[in-house]
Amino acid sequence: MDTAELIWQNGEFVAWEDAKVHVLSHGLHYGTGVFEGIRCYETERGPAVFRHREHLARLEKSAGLYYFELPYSAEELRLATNELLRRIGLSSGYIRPLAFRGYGEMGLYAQSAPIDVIVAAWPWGSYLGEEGKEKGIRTKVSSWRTISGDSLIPHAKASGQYLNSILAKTEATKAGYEEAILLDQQGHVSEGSGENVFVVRDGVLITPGHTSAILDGITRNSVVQIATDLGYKVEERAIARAELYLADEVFLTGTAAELVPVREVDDHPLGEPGEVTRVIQARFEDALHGRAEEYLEWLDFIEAPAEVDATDRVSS
Ligand code: PPE
Repeated sequence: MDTAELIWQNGEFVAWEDAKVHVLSHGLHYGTGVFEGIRCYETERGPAVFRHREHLARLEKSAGLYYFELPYSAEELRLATNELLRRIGLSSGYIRPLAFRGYGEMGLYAQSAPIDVIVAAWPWGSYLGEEGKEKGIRTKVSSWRTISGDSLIPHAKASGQYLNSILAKTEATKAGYEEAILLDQQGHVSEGSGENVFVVRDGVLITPGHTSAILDGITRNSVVQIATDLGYKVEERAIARAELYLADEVFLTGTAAELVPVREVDDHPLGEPGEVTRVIQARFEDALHGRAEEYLEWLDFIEAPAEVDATDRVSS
């Protein structure tokens, strides 16, 4: 992986290679962590973090769902992240905040083990490749069903939950596909291993709702807003597996992946990326890079506002 100079760890900026944990850290043994994936982009007004506050609000919610008390507020983490980006000089890349139960106590009810928090950031291109974003990817419906709300919390972005995604991604990759699509316990389409799913049929966008064991994706939410603003109808409903094969277009959305067209599901060809996908993808790229006026509020510009010279102020 690419690296950066510093990582923010429990309130301090430490050298990348010194950001270490004890091998008996609780999170390492039991997956007791909550995290986020965020991106920053170059814009005309300097580097900006996309939907920074929404990601940190979700981190707080994920923590709460697992009864973690975060030792830092979302605002403290936001300011620390922006400072980190400035210090490492990263204007475009991936940001990974993680809060995990650290070292101090073993066992399942380890309330005295601290909650450690880190924020790392580094250059990371689109997760499914630039070519994937351009030409579309080949996907396979996983033999693994997605985690159910009966056993875990699909709404939380929690470390241990990703073993499910890893099984699905590994199976799909070993079989020669680029991404897995998981069904929920009822056999309806849920999501990709790290992305939400959209199906386009007769010009209407359809995406699984909250009862389909999805992570409430921030990219998904942005795409719903953009599609609605462009005049498309968007439906949130259960999607049958065959609807993937019968779709006019299918695409995936996520922070790491961004918006990726799907060109094949289970060896059923869907053809080149379709027009709806293209139009929304272009608008989404505009939003990410600060080229769309109406979505500027989604960007958290990291550069401190230019200092106003006191004498200027007096004379003007
Ligand atoms: N579902 C899952 C299971 C998921 O992990 C992600 C994000 C999404 C949907 C889309 O959510 P959002 O990023 O808010 O639009 N996956 C993160 C981690 C991926 C990884 O491989 O690591 C991400 O995209 O950062």
